[in-house]
Amino acid sequence: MERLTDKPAARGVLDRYRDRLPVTNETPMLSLGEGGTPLVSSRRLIERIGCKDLYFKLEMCNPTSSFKDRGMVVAVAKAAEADARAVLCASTGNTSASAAAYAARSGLDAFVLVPHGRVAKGKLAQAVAHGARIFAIRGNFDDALAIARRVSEKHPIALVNSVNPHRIEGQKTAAFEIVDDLGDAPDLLFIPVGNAGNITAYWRGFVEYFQAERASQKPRLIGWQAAGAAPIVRGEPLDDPQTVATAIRIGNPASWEAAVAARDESGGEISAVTDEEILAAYRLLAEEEGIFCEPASAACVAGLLKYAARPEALEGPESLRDQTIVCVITGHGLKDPETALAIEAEVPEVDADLAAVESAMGLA
Ligand code: AN7
Repeated sequence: MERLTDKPAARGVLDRYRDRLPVTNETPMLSLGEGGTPLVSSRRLIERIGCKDLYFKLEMCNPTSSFKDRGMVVAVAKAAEADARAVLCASTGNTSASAAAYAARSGLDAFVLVPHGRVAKGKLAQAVAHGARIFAIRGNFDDALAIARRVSEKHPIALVNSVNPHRIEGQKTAAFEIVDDLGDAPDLLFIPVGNAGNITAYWRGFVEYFQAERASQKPRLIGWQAAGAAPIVRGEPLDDPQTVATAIRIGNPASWEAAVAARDESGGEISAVTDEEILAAYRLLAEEEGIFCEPASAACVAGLLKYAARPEALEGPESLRDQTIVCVITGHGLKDPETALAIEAEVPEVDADLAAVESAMGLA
């Protein structure tokens, strides 16, 4: 009988990109149908930006609702191939949700270290549902990652944070898909930056496709940190990062040097947006484009609005008028219901009565 995993839609990253990934004959073809995410065009935001084309890469459409699945499927498959019994990660939430799901799928144990009290509820719910062993570390993400690294050095447990090179390999496939969908690389890629693995991975993917002559150019990478958690922008690590975008509340990114290299080699930049700008973009995307993402994802759209308001973006050789832009929408809004509900906490109650509902709707 044909198995579900044999159908094209469920092929996943390992199978689809096996020639460009560290896949051997021994690598289990693990998949939850990750990758192949939609690249949707902007309907309304594009008018504010004034560029030629604007697209959103909806990485929230992956199986656990974030981009992490692309790299996690490779990291967990390689851990299984190496006969690991368990995987371990530190996480602001999405990495742990993804690790927990792929470990469950592979029959491995998952251990998760999260910063105490700072993980969005939906992400924690995912790790709980998949049966991960979760520990809330009395410290921040950076503390948790430092401990996770030590544990994996001392014990036979595979670390599946993005310091694991298989994670970056898997995540680069998103760049391949963008090139394949557009027929070439975009001019600019806007992306949120936390631990800085994703910007590193996109650069690798774009360079690889350029070298393989599947793209005629490479994009400039424009990364965005939250102002209260912007170590790369400031040029030094932070002990106490703060932002509403808990996913990118990181003071000492693991892929710092690789991200700076990606920034510089691409002729791009890494800048900061405030929490107010992030939340404004978060609402705009949901209300004007129908895209409900989490705050960290909205950081790159906040960054695009800021970038587009600069004089050089409006006029002259750097003008956005002829540019094709892609924003990477990294995670789903449902992961963080508390932030969404903070906008409108009170839903009015109405009697179960036609006239009462008409009156409440202003139709009476
Ligand atoms: C939605 O899950 O670091 O710069 O532990 O969840 O590659 O770290 C999440 C990061 C952007 C930043 N958007 O990506 C974790 C974690 C969302 C994220 C980022 C994260 P990186």
